[in-house]
Amino acid sequence: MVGERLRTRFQQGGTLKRAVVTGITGQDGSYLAELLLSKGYEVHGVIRRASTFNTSRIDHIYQDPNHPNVKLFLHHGDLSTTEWILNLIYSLAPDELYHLAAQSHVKVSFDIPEYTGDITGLGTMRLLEAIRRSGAKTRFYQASSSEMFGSAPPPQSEATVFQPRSPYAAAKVYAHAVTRIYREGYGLYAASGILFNHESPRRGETFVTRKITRSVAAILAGREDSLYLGNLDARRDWGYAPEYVEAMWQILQQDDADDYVIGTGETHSVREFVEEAFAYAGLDWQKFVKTSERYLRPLEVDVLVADPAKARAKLGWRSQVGFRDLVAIMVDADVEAAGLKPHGRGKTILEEKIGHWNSWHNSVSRLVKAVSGQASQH
Ligand code: NAP
Ligand code: F7E
Repeated sequence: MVGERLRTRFQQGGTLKRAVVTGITGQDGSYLAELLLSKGYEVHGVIRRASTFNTSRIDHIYQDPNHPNVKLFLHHGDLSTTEWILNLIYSLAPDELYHLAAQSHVKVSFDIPEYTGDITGLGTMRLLEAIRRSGAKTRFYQASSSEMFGSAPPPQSEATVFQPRSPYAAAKVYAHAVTRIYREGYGLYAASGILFNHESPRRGETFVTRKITRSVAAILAGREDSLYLGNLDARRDWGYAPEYVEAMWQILQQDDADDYVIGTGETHSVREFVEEAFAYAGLDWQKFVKTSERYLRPLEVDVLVADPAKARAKLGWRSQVGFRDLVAIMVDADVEAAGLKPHGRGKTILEEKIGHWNSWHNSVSRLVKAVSGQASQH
């Protein structure tokens, strides 16, 4: 019934495009939903039923489904359930499907490898199979990851052979491969973005960058006096997440489906991130940061750095926000969230370099002020 009602709206709407976003409550899903809404899309997000609120990243864009002209719809569901996925695709027949849902934490994947394989790996196949069986002309985006490169020497490009180093990376290699198989075997429009680490004020609190910037804010607020981390020598190519969701959208606008590496082309160690974040806040990191074996992994990925030449040439995509800018944005946001006055350089960078749909007000302040859990009332 709901599907029928929506289909009618769609047909009456003329050129209105319909997108499904799995993982809409995550960092990338929330930014992508905002980007698509700003482009006039009808957006359908998949959320998991939870006994606690899990919608804090999208509460500020929540729309009451009872109101006219609603553009954002939320559907409860889970990537583990084939029948539910089939119903979703049959009832919505979306123009574009951005598959972002995953058990996305690398260290956690060593603790729950089977679940990670099921959701992060098989979940992709379930969606592709549903599109194939339904005959929908859906353009499919797979959230592939630089973790797939593992121990392959840098810089890593689309031609680099994957050498995964975690159950998470292995599951992503499977999902990446099956996306290509459905593209070449069945002619589906199925594309992958191989995204290097991208961060933001909405990054999950247990990923290292956000763990560091939240800790800086808590130390400034006098609520904490130490930060425990694992391997400080690992190097990552860290970019700014809103720019990466723009790349996702661009990837699905190409005439032919393909795979693209998305990253800045720069690499920095965890230690450098710590130094920069603490220094930006006027703190001496060595007084606060300690290491703990608790945060080490059975296997580590030592160095990741993107060769994004193909994305530059074919998509015209290149990152604007550099490493120091990213740190400033994230520290400012966590300091504001802690109720303190931020330094302000991060906010200025966003206004000058990004602006439009991803302004400071939209990306940070509205989110901090949003009533947590509103979208859960769906
Ligand atoms: P994230 O913040 O961890 O978000 C993951 C999303 O997946 C959340 O909305 C989560 O829902 C949902 N999810 C998890 N298990 C699910 C299940 N069984 N059924 C339905 N939904 C489920 O991840 P992200 O940083 O936004 O990343 C988005 C995607 O890109 C992920 O696939 C990730 O692996 C991949 N990726 C990320 C990066 C990066 O640097 N961020 C780089 C490369 C690739 P809840 O909110 O309910 O937990
Ligand atoms: O770790 C080291 C850790 O958990 C980065 C996911 O989005 O990006 C992410 O995966 C590095 C690693 O991200 C701590 O050992 C030190 O070397 O922030 P992370 P990740 O593992 O790179 C890829 C591209 C994805 O696809 C994933 O979904 O930092 N590190 N100390 C630590 N890491 C954490 N989490 N916590 C620490 O205390």
